[in-house]
Amino acid sequence: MKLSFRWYGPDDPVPLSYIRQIPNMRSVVSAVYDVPPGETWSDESIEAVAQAARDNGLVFDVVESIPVHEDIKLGRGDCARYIENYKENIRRVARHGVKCVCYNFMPVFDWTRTQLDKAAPDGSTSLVMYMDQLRGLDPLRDGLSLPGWDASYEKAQMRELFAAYAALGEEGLWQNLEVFLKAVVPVAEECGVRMAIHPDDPPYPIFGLPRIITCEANLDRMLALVDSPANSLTLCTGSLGCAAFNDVTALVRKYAARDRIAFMHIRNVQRFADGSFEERAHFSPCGSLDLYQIVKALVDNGFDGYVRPDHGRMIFGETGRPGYGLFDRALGAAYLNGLFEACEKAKAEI
Ligand code: DNO
Repeated sequence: MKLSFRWYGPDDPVPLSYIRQIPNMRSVVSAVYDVPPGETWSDESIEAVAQAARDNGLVFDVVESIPVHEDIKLGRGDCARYIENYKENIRRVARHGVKCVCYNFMPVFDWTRTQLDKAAPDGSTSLVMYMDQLRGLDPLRDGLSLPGWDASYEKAQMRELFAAYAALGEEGLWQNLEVFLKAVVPVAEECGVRMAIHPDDPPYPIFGLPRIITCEANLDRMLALVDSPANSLTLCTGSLGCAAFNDVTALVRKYAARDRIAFMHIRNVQRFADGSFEERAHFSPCGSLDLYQIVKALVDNGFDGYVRPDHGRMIFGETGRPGYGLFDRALGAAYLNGLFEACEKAKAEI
């Protein structure tokens, strides 16, 4: 596996000079943040990320994310131009050494939580989703905004988008995903890039918006749209694993065996009976997921893709971007190194 770490560019409070100190760290997962979603990325901006990585003994070979413009997801307006731009962005990042592009196909919002700083008994804080809080939330009314979301929408624009997605429905979204993939995957293939779709987080419809990258049947359907290793998954254990209907270890085993996982996001969550969940420390006993079994499923299947420790808690008094502090993600990386080393050595001894 290739160990990686997400970095939000020069404005990230976590510098690359610290990230490089994590044992076995190899790849920087980043993006170009100076143009709006849908536009092309300049060679200079891409090169600046690559150079920053090199200056710190790291490699910029994973993009997270090239955002998919809402017009592509809705199959309307400037969709054709935005798809051309997307293809061009794949070609450009590939020229600078990128091998994997993570993206999502979630309408309007990226990941959703109801609280970003829930305190645990040990004094750490983390992101949580509580169903009773969720029921009281209406993004159209509350002006709700989360760090993963595109904050540029005006309320009227959001209302219009909600109406458009209601009219589109799940099947419409599937059709537009198919159009997108049939256009971009051949370009990715030519450039030696693997497209890696991120599951919807959480993996069910939210605020009445359709969500389709949610469960085994839908992952199968998505991968069959274009049957190529360039059309692969970002398998996010926390996103899929916050729903009890997903057996994450089984999903990892299945898609790793078929070489359809390009990128692993690894973290733990504690699920509750009503569907609520809390993000927890990576260590298996801290949550509902068995990270040992997940890593073993990867190692058993010879996985050699990218892995990054996903969201961490805020610990040791750190403040910063929720989910993306240094300390707990570094603990997560060290734990993952241990699990991979143990599983790989055990496999070699058999
Ligand atoms: C959450 C992340 C997601 C992910 C996008 C990919 O922390 O894993 O925001 O980057 O969904 O497009």
